[in-house]
Amino acid sequence: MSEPTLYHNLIGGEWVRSTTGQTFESTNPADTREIVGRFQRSGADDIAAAVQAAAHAYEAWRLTPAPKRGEILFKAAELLRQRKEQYARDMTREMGKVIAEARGDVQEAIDMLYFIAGEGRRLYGQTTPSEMPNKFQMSVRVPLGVCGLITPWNFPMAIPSWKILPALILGNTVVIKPAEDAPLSTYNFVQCLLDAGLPPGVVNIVTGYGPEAGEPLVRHPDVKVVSFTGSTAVGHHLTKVAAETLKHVSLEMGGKNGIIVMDDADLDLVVEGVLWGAFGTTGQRCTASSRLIAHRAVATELGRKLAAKADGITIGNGLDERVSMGPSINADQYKIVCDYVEIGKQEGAVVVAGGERLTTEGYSHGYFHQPTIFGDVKPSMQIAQEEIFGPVTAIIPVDSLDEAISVANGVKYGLSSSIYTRDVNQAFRAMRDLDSGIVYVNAPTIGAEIHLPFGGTKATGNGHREGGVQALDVFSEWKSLYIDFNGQLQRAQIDNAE
Ligand code: UN1
Repeated sequence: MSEPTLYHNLIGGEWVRSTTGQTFESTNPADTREIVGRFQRSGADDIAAAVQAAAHAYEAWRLTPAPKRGEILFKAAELLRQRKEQYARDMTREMGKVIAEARGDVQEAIDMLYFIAGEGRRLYGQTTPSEMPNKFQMSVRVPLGVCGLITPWNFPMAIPSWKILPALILGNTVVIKPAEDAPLSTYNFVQCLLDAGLPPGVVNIVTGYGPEAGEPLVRHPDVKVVSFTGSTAVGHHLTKVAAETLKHVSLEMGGKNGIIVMDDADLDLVVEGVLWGAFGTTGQRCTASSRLIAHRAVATELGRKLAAKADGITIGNGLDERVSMGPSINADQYKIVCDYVEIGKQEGAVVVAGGERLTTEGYSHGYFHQPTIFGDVKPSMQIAQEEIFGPVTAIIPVDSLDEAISVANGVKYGLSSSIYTRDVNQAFRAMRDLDSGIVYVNAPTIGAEIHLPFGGTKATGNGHREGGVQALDVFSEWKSLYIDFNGQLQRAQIDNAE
C-alpha cells in the first residue's frame, strides 16, 4: 500500500505543519487497515496562529461587498458539483457512510452554497418609520469577527458548510477544527472555496483533538463566536469556557428522536421510514429515529414487519453500491453500541431483530453491528432515554395519542420527532404538542432540508438554529441606524410626545 497523504493545517493561505511536530492517522472504519490520510495533531500555538491570520483577513473581507462574497460561493458550488463523486468516495472511505448517503452529504453542502450565496444579495434588515418628523431609521446586520467552528464526523461536509457559509457571507472569517475521525471532507470543501477565489486567511483549518486544539480555540480571546456540533457533555463544558470571554455560542447536540405510529398508520410506509430513519448512516445522525412509540394495537405487527425487512439490510463497505448500511465510526463508538445492546437485553427488552456484532469473514477489520430492534421497551429504560448513536431502535408500546406524545417528550433532548397517522386532527395535535425543533408527519425523523431552521429544544441546543436565514443570527449582530435630517435637535420620547 502506498504511503498515505500527509495533510497540513491551512493558516493564512499557507499549508503548514503543526508546531507540535506530531500527526495522527484517519482510518477507514469499514477496514481499519486502510489509512485515509495523516493529519496535523495541533495545539494551542497553531490555534493562535490561525486566529491571528483570520483576524488579519477579517479587515478586508468584512469590507468586501456581500454580493461579491456570494459570487465566490456560487463559483464554489459549481466546483463542488463537478467534484461530487470523488468527494463522496473520500467521505465513505473516511467515515463509512454508504456512497449514496455520502453523495447526499456533499449535495447538502452544494445546496447550502447556492442558498447562502443568494443571501449575499439579501441579508435583509428593517426600515421603519420614526416617531419624529424628519428622521429615517433602519437596522443592518454586522459581522462579529473571527468565528471558531468545531464540527463532527457524521456529516463531515454538510455540517462544516452549515457553519462556514453563513459566517462568510456576513463578512466574518473562520478557524475550523474538524472532527479527527473525518477531517478530509472539510479539506475537500474548503478546497472548492479556495479554487473559487476565497482570499487567504478567510478560512483556516487546524486539525487535532478536542482538548488539545478545540479547547484553545474556544478559549482564545480574539474568537468572537463559537459554533459547535457534538455531544451534550462537551457542549456544556465549552459553554462555560466560552463564557469567560463572553463569546456568542451556538450548540447543536444530542437527540433521542421518536417516531409515533398510530393505529391508523400505513404500516408498510412506516416500515420503509423506520428502516431509513433508524439505520440510515448506521444510526449515527443526531436526528436518527431511535424510538418507535407505537400504538399497542399495531406494535407487534410493526415489530414483525420490521424484523423481516431489517434482516434484508446489506451491511459492509459503503463503496459497494449494493451495501445499505456501513460500520460505526470508531472503536469507542462501536463499544458504546455493543454495550447498549447488552444493557437493553439486561433491562428485559425483547430483541426483535439483530442484536449481535459482526465478526465473520469480511467484517473482521471494521466496526460492524447488525441493525437491532428492541421490542416491549419501557419509556424509562436506558435504551429509551439515552442517545446511542448506532443502529439500534426501541419499540415502546402505548395506548393513546396523549400517552404517545408524553412518552415522545419524556426525554432530555428535543431535536426531531415524527408521527405516522392518516388522521389530520391527530397530526395537527402532534405538530403542536411535540417538544422538538423539527416535526415530521408521515416521514421519519431524518432528512431536514437546508433552508429551514435546524436545531432542537431542551438539552439538544441553546436556542440557536443552523440552516435557514436563522443561521445568520448566530454569526451577526444588529446595528440600528438613525439619520436625522431635521436640521434642528429632535428629542425622541419628548418632543413629539402627548
Ligand atoms: C445530523 O444528524 O447531525 O436531517 C445532521 C438530516 C440531515 C442532517 C442531519 N439533513 O437528517
